[in-house]
Amino acid sequence: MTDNMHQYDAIIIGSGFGGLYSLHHMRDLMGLNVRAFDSAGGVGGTWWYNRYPGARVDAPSSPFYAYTFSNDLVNEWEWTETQTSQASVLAYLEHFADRFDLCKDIEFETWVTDATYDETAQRWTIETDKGETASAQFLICAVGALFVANMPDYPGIDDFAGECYHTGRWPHEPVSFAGKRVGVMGTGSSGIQAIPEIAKQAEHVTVFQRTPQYSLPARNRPLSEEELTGYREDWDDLRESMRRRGGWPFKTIRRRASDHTPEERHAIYETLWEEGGIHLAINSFSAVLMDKDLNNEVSEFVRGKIREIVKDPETARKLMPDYYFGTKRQILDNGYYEAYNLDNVSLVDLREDPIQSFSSTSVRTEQGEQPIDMLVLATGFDAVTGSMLNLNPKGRGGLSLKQKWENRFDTYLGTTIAGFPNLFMIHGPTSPGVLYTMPLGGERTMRWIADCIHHLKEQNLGAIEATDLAAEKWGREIDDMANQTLYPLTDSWYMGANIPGKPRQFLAHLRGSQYFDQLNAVAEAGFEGFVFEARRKGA
Ligand code: NA7
Repeated sequence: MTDNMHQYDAIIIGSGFGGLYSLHHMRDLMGLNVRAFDSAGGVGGTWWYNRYPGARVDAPSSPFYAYTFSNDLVNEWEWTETQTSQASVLAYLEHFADRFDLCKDIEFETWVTDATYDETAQRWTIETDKGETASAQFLICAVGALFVANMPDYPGIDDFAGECYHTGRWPHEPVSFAGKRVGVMGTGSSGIQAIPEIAKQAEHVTVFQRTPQYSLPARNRPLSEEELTGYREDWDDLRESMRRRGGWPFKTIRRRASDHTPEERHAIYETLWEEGGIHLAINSFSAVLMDKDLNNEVSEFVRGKIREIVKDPETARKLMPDYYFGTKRQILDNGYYEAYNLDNVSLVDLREDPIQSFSSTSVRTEQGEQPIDMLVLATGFDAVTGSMLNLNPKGRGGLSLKQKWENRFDTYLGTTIAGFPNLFMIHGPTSPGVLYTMPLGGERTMRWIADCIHHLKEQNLGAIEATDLAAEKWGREIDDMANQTLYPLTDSWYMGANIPGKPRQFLAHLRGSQYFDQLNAVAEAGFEGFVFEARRKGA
């Protein structure tokens, strides 16, 4: 260890929801000496980067897409809409960072370029692009599940000479669409949120669609003072419900399809569609993600809605989704299908009319040429695993994560990796991560990590490491859970299928509340599935 190396108890990478809470918890509640690093120019993580027009939480959000641990924080923050906008989420995180004076311990605009475990010292050493080296006993990777942009590699795409922006790397300066012909590639949450907003200004929007989607009406609306007061008064109960119910406090209605006639089921779908938000996905029938026939019925209901909304039958035909409803990330929109009724929005179905090349001013498809001034790439991310692989930490024996995860993303509990002692992930692969309320998930994961660190300190231990056996068993459990559902039948980023060559594997734990019970049970059993090393002299 060199003398000029900064020494910490813990290093955190990332200052989004998970990283900020970790910094607060470890520094202020545990009294540890902690340093955080972030490539961004400010706090917010995904919410710092994803500032494209229309960006909102793709869930029934306010006030539940927020930290839950502090009633003071709940009482002092004014959420204004039911579906929180990117600007509001970012303002909230900035407020959180100010309130707990976090920024003084975060190095912004700093990439961690290397992270290596020193087996003798039982510590992690990191290097940054600023030439700094630092060492800590614990490395907390809060690197974000949706961070590494997926860039399409069509022939000649670099020849396009107009403005080109990926939604996940949106400029901080205002982007004007006025008078411009804008091509939007991608119809996931980002594209579907952005298209109606861009259409308000642009001369023309051409959407390049690879897979048609089921999008549900978000029905975003202002939150009333009464609602906000009610949430605050009931916060302790709501927080408890969130913990028990997969991250959201809403009571999901458990209905059996066979108890209802097809007509009654249709009436239920209609009501849930009118309610908007995620209700059709979570409150229709319990088996919708398991039973193909039932799923087909709901899928057909949504296809019917698209046919009703979109006036041009040919455009409606191209928009018909054909995968199992709910098995890709559920999208909530504010006027997506309606946008196709505008004269300045048109759709290219890339399955029927694939892209052949780009020129400096156009996209050439098999059947024609679309002149564009701007290209918006809403093409998603190397989700859940990409940012860990980007960091590529080197564990025991110099084994890199890229080597470890070459064929399969093995973790234990979604937070640790065999061969990588003292490294913890927030929202890692096979944790509930993207299927749970991420702020609450971050809090709960950090609390478990804190218990683990207490255990090490109490027992005078130097390192904790998951066993291969525990990781294998965990991986089978995650696969078994997913295989009981229709998720694995769809090419989605949950399955890693959006990135060519990525191992196909379901990347999330499907039962969030059960997951946190499992974490607690592991801790109570003396951290079952882990091995420990005594603290070495001088370590
Ligand atoms: P998504 O959900 O991964 O969507 C990306 C979209 O881009 C999707 O429609 C993809 O089609 C499409 N795509 C990806 N690559 C290409 C290429 N090469 N050509 C054409 N179209 C392509 O990312 P989002 O950013 O929308 O959402 C990610 C999450 O961020 C979201 O769930 C929110 O939580 C926030 P595909 O369906 O793969 O055929």
